[in-house]
Amino acid sequence: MGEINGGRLAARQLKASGIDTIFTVAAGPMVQVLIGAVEEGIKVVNCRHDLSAANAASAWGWVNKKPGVVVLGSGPGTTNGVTGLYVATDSAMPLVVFGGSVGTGSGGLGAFQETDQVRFAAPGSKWASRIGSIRQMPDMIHLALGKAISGRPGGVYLDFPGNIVSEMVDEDSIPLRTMLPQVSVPYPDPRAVEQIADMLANAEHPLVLIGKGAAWADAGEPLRRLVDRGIPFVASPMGRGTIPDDHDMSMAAARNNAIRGADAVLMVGAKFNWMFQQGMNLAKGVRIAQIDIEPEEMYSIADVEIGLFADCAVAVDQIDKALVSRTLRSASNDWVSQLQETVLKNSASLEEEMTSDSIPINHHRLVADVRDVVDRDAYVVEEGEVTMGIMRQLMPAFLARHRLGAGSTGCMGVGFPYAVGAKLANPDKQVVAVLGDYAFGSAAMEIETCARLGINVVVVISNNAGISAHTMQARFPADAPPVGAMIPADYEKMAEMVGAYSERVTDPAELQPALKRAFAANSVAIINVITDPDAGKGRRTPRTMYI
Ligand SMILES: Cc1ncc(C[n+]2csc(CCOP(=O)(O)OP(=O)(O)O)c2C)c(N)n1
Ligand SMILES: [Mg+2]
Repeated sequence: MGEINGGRLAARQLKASGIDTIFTVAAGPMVQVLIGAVEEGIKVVNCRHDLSAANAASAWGWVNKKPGVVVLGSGPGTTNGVTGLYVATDSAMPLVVFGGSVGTGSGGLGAFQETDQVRFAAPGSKWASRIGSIRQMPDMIHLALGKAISGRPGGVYLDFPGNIVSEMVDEDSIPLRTMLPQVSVPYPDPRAVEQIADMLANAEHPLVLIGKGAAWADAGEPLRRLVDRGIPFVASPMGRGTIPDDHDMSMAAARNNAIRGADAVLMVGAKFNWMFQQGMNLAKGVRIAQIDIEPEEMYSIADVEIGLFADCAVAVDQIDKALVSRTLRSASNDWVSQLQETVLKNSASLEEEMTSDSIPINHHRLVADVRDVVDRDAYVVEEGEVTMGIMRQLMPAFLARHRLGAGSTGCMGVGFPYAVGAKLANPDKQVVAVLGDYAFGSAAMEIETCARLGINVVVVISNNAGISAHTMQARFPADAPPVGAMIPADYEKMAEMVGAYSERVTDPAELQPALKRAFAANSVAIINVITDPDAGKGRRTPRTMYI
């Protein structure tokens, strides 16, 4: 019987829990966990910033429906990951941060990188705790992974004291946790199902709102049956694709009319947060029903009348079945046709911009060309402000959990790492990230990670030379030094430095050919597109462009 250290034990437990990929910035005292992972055949993805590693892990987890695991070093390594925990928890993405820390019993005596990491992590986490002894390690890892993935997914922190990571034990003396509980989903209360069916049937203007909880629950098939009865829907940014955006009940392009005009709303797996204007744009007297796996979500500014605590897929299926014996009152009015008309009108109003040949390149043209080139089942990541807003306007999604973006925290810097995580979870599918120049820059060194590990994502930079193009700079006095404006840099040269593929595109006619070459490049690729710094000027405030 040989001896192993705590790091190897952690790796064995991860493998036993079905984790085949982990993310990291290699650092003490966690190196033994990483060595153990390599020895156990787990893929170790070393990123170029701890936060990027955490974000990549979140995306890997979200796409895979597994906990994404990131292993970080002590002190700043782990505190850099704290934003990742907050973003994951707020965006309901399953992330587990293993943070190596100074050994137990040091307690403020000036050891290297000593700080109270559990306390740093706690407010951003669903759960934060510390391994107290090597005997507990498999149990604590089992617990942490379970906490991240169950109920409403989110970020979880587990502290690994360095002395426990390097402690030696007989390899068979501590049993691993090999049983993964098959947890049933909560079934809906049939009385609430009937009430919601009545509410929808009696409404003049029913509307379904779809959030990422519906995507997480794979509620697409029952949702499609429900809306096929003639009920329009609008999805949140990361809920998009749960029903394909080209469905004729999709009112993404008439979102405001749909939300303002509805007299009955069924919210499926989303919050009434800022993305849905906290419900404040809903009509007076609107009736609201909400389905969520987390009952506390029913409490918000919106007046929710019927809260259905249940799995979204099962609940929607049962509501749909309950509607079989009912006739929708809205079937005999023009609610749907009016909205569809608005969709056509709004979409047509963008036609000129989508086909614009202007130089610098129009953002709508860029997004339309990306849209026309990518596969239907591609993973698409959007980030920036102007750029992300226009992506949300124009870029459709066709499958659940195939669209990632800055999410409910609006955190810049997630885009490139999310693309990395999505590609590692699904190497055979196209992954394209359309990022603002600032957004790209905040995690740009992941280009080296991709080149090193053969992670062939296509990064399209919307290079409008500024934060929110030049709308941020325009708020400063005319003679102010550049604050929000930036150099329209030669980002394509960052690909050259790691032997990756890149192009700089200034002519809109070159967009589609360049994108096609990028997808065919068999390497990570950067397409640096010089877009219009004046985009968005004087039209809307930047914040509303997020949605
Ligand atoms: C972590 C973080 N820091 C700062 C911000 C504030 N912020 C919002 S959008 C943005 C940058 C937008 O510029 P860019 O990525 O170039 O996209 P554009 O709007 O120009 O298309 C920043 C810094 C943020 N949302 N998140
Ligand atoms: Mg920009």
